[in-house]
Amino acid sequence: MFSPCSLIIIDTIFTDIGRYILMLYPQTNRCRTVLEQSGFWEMKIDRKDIGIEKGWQKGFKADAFIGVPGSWNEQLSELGLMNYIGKIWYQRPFTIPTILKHKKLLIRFGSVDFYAKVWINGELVGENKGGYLPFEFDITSFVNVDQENILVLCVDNTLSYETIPQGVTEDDFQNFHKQREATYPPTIFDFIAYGGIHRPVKIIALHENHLENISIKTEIQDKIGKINFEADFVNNGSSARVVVTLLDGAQQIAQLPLTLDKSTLCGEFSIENCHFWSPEHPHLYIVKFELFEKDNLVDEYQLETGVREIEVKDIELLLNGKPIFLRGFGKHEDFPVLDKGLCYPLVIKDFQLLKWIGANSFRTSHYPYAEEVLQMADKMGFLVMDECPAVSLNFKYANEKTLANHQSCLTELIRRDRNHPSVICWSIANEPGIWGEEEAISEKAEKYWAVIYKHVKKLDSSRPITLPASAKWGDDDLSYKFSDFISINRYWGWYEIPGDLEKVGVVLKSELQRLFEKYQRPIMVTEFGADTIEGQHSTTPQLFTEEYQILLIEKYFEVIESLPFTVGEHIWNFADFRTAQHHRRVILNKKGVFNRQREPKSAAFIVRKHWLNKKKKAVV
Ligand code: BDP
Repeated sequence: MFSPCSLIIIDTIFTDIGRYILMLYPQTNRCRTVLEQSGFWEMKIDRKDIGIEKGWQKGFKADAFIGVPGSWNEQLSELGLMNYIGKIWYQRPFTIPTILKHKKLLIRFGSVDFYAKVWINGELVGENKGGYLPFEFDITSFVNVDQENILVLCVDNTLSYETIPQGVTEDDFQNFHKQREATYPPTIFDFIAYGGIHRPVKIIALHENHLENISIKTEIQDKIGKINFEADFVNNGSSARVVVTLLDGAQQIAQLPLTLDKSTLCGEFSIENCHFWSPEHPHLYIVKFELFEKDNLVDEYQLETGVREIEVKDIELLLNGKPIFLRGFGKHEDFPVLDKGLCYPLVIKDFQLLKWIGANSFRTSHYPYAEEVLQMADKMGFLVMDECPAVSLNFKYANEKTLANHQSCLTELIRRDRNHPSVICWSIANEPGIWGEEEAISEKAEKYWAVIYKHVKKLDSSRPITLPASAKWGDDDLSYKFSDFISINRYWGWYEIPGDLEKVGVVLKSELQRLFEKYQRPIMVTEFGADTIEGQHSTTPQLFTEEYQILLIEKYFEVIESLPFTVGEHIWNFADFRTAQHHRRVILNKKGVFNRQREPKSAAFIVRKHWLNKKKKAVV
């Protein structure tokens, strides 16, 4: 049972300059208007970091046009931006319809990687550090209503030891005696630190008094589903009236008239014969909030959510009390030309392919994906492992600031995604210590993980935590200690023990058994795979061929599914993706079961047959 207002609402945060966090996904309704700013913007390259000095914040003579949302890398490779790390300026004029004159105006960026500074009409509005997550500013006082305004952004995709994810320099490869590992551009991870405005930019017009935040928790008691909500309001007037309505499609199920005295209110709905959310029946309810001043409706918001419970129990992962086995992939937000830019048809295509192949889940490796992806996962019934962008953390370089950034990144991630029924766990990082630095298993690292684990549990105790680990530190990897269920990424048969798949089976099985023996928690294999060039064939097992990818995947399926304590198998990767230049990659990481254009390799048909057959382990 929930005690009233027991949920944790994170206060509005003013961390970075001018920051105003209203994490609710923008929606247009009777009280709110969303003005979408996607389209062609103008851009200017700032290789020498002279923009501010030259006054570009007031507007500049552009070098070219750029499509938003989208990365600058492939889109503008002809201007030399394919591997560019640094500052790029963006600008766009905008006008606010006169009808919105007395409204509060916010600007919301779905994500800008990895740093953004924003001006309107030459005045600094704010800045945001960190990528892959939304941020917002109150721009009411900066905008001239009835006149054209100019919005200018300086975007920077530089990373450092303190950012999440961390960045590295060319020298680091030398210092680590890893010159052969050096990539161009230098990266600590196996994908591109694409730069740009990657998700939609929206101006939101709403009443000065409005709903700011919602936190939903759900619970199941036999056939009854409980939806417990807590809502935060900006309410400058005296007491106001709030009506919270629960809807099933168009049908009203319950209504709670409440009085708002302070800025927070909470309540609970009990649904008899509730339709619980699951992959087979991704049933969504709507919780609708209406804020009234006297008899005037001043704000409204509709949140779609599902009633479900997720729990780690003994050797199982339980969804609504029943064991589930996760079948799916680690993915990337990556596609030709768009790179990381949100593309609605691509989101749909990927979900169709996931359904076609018989998957029921995926991991947002190695960063939070667009909110639109999670909305579709809710609707289509996919189980999502939601990952924080702390990929390949190097503890030699991690310091207090890295930890603070890691924490605030998780705070923002949880605040953004906590109401999605599809999100079943928080993946707090990926493969820390992969660089082999001794500090990865030191006391310093242990303290670091203890802080992160506690932080996440405090914000959301309803979902398990996991931390996918590489094979680098063997059974002693600290990641296991800080995981409610263990996640392992393994490349037996590829980087290690290449070619000998019989041996791979033996090594994998004994490792899984040892890990279970030691930690007594369910285990999920979050990565395994082989680079595969479509059209490359061989009658004998041969790396890079389509047959080898099939054989390797089948071997992993065989071992994983033979053990009672395993809770999932995610192939690396769903599709081929671009990564930093290195001799071991022919432009792309080719471990996709689909190629970068989403065409199936031979393995896709084998995996489909296997997963649709719903073997012993394939419970959901
Ligand atoms: C794993 C990483 C993943 C890489 C993969 C690979 O988690 O990001 O892409 O290896 O090398 O260690 O293909």
